[in-house]
Amino acid sequence: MVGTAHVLVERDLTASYGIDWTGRFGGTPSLVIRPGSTAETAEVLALCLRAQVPLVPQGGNTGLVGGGVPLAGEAVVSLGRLRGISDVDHRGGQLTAGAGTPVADVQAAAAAAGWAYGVDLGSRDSATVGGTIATNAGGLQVLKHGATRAQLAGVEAVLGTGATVSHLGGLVKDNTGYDLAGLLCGSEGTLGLVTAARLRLVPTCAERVVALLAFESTAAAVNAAFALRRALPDLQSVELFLQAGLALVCRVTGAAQPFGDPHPAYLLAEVAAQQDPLHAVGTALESLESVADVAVATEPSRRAELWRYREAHTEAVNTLGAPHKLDVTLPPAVLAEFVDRIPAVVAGADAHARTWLFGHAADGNVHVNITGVAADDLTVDDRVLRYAAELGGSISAEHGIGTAKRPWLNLNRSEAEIEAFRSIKRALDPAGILNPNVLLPSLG
Ligand code: 2HG
Ligand code: ZN
Repeated sequence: MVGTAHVLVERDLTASYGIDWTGRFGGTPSLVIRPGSTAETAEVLALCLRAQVPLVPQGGNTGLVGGGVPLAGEAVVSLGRLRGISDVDHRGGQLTAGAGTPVADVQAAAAAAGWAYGVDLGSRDSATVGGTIATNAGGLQVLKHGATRAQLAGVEAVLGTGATVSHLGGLVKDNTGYDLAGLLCGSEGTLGLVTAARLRLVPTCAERVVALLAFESTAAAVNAAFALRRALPDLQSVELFLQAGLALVCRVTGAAQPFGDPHPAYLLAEVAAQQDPLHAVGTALESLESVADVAVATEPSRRAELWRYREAHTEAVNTLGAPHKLDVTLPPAVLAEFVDRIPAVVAGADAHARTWLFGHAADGNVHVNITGVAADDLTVDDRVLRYAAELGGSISAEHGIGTAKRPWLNLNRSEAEIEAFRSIKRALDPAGILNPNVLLPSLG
């Protein structure tokens, strides 16, 4: 169906498809199949249905919750060959992208058409359109443009029933029944294989200012994040990190510390506008209380240097061993309390554990990374997720449930909601062969 070159069975060829980016989750794929079109994907799915072979769809394999790897020897269907951009609508600001297209390619195609893509994330060069749809990926600009679901004008997908659905017309207003694109977005490969998407673009904002701000407390940083949001309509990102993470990043990357003195908490803010926003940023910064130090950059290489302090956290933490990653959101009112208290919550569960905290401050999204804990020891995960839920937060802000958080879905979702999820799963994947070990809690 796909050509023998695109069916991988040798262990050394399939191994990299079997392990996730963190190194914490994985298994041995029974085989890896790489279809080259939507029609081939449908044929592969039909064959898997006939043979009752469970499969795991995979994009760039940059997921962090074990949602895109074969945990129990499933076949991996890698959508990487469905790469390419077509039907660019310069006037309306839309394009169609194959599921295997990296996010960076969408950004470049949008820029070439005089537009921008509203989603950006550290893994932009590897993460694919299909994978970011499967997880409803958020990233660095959710504050301004929303997560991936907000960019979707339609999808093409092969459902678990074997049927292909294609709705790529891209009409901005189209209230013609259930929103299948919205449903498939965030379904983590449990309902269908997304093969292409119609994506909305946003106007380009060429003028950028990046500010790194230092604070004497997490509460001061969090208050400033929300004050900046109110003061600056062109605010695109407000990211949070702490002194320990910054020191680790500097050690791993060789970058110099940004300020003479260390400070407990930092915000990295980016404003992107069509007119030079420097004056507006200056006024907003002057109005903030308790900023201990500040560095402002307009020039691209200096902006990138400031961003690196935040973006390099993920790779820096990974040098300490496979981390437990607990990606949570908190209501604004308790965000600082959570950040300040969570290291003690973790230490109470495991005295050897080390907690690293960073995230997207204005979304209330904290990436709790924990090192020094065995991959299969779930005690710290349990404490952190329960604490987030007790404070009214979500156990998954943007990475998904995957296998990592599957046992805790009931902290955020009622029995009635989970039963509704199961009904949808039965309707669209009646044989239960699509990514069977993620998202929904196991029945056994
Ligand atoms: C980020 O915001 C990504 O950098 C990864 O969502 C977060 O590594 C993490 O925990
Ligand atoms: Zn993130």
